[in-house]
Amino acid sequence: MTEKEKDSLLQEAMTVLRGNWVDLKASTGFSKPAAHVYPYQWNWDAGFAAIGYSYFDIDRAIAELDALFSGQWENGMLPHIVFHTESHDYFPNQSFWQTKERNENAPRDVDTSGMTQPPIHAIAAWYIYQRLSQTDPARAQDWLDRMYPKLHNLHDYFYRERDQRNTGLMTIYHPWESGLDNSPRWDKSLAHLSPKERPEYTRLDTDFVDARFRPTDASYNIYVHLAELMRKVNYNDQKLQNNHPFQVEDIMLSSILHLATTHLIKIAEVLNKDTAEIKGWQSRFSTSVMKEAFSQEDQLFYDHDVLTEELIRIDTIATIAPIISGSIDKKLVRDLFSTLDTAGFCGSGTCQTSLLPSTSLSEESFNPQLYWRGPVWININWLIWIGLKNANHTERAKAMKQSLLSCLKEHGIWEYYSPEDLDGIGAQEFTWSAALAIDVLES
Ligand code: 2M8
Repeated sequence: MTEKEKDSLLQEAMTVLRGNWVDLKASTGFSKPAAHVYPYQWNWDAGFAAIGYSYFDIDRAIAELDALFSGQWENGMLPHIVFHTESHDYFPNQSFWQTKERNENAPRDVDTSGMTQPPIHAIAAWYIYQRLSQTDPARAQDWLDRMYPKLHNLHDYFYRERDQRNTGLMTIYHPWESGLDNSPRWDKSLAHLSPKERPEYTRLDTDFVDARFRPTDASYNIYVHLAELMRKVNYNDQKLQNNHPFQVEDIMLSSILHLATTHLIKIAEVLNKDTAEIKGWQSRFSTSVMKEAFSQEDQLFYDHDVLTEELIRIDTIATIAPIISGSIDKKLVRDLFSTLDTAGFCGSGTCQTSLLPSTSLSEESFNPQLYWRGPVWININWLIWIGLKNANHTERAKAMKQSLLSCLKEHGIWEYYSPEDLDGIGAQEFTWSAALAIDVLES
């Protein structure tokens, strides 16, 4: 890509980010994930947005994370949506969750949902710290001082409430918590549910995006049913652990948490805090992941259904997620990629990109256009790219960087892309695709 092309992609990405920014009172604000479809602040979207903003508008990067953490619960849980504004364009909104009324840990002055998402925020906080250190070291230090207790609470929440077997493999109670909502990874664990118990509702997402690209109505009924069950126990973690009918250890979320915990340790070290507790949390994953989540037979990693005690052997991008964690050895990273190259990922005849689709083309449920069941997502490819760089797989990382940039340049800044022709799908002018384009360009 020429310097001119890089510059035009950078300008385009900054324009997308600025376009999705929502001003709140007193110079605060947040990024909507896209101009349409998602009107509120989402958890991991905000982390990615802050990474992008850290390069060109540090005040907004800081405001983004501040706004998100204003929704953090007393017990450390960081909700998957923070409702800073009213909107009638999305279901379920604050009137469904009723978190203030139902759980004393929920913040009093802002509405939130009652579930979480992948915790990438220590990584984003570190990006902001690095930028600030170059220009204003005192502010950089203040930033970490201020964020550390919040991030510590967030990680403590996961290792305390979601690590049921002390393995560093975190349990999710709803596909929305994974961030990869519609992935076929969850199909078998959801199949036994009869989603009768749910409120009357009207989904609004398909007013903005072609229904062919979004989860089916049957999937939505299950999402609403599970959210209803979570609401019924007032989002109490202990009750969820005892009775909830969907409990899966999510290998992708756990790998992201592991990487974020490495950043939390770096932050603690800058602040001269004792890191023994955090390192203890982190060692759970490193010591257990091969034993608990790796299939010797398939030589891939899988999620684990807590209720049936089975590995969920579905071919998706999650099978190599521990590359992101930084805790598996370089040879295994290479072997995982060789498996992908010969399977239904980059190696397949109909796959036009070396970016990784969310689901293998050889998986029965693969659909090139359906949300998390096939399309290429920028954030997941970015996370794998970070993992490749951390494992010193320089050549592979370089190739992935080029593929990310040419996809964004040639096909635009979309929510997701068909792996068959890289046509953009879902929401246009998508925040995290823009934000991560900036990081890839600037790295
Ligand atoms: C998608 O999820 C929301 C529910 O949280 C939805 O489909 O309505 C997912 O892609 C999720 O990962 C993302 O955070 C969210 C906003 O971009 O959209």
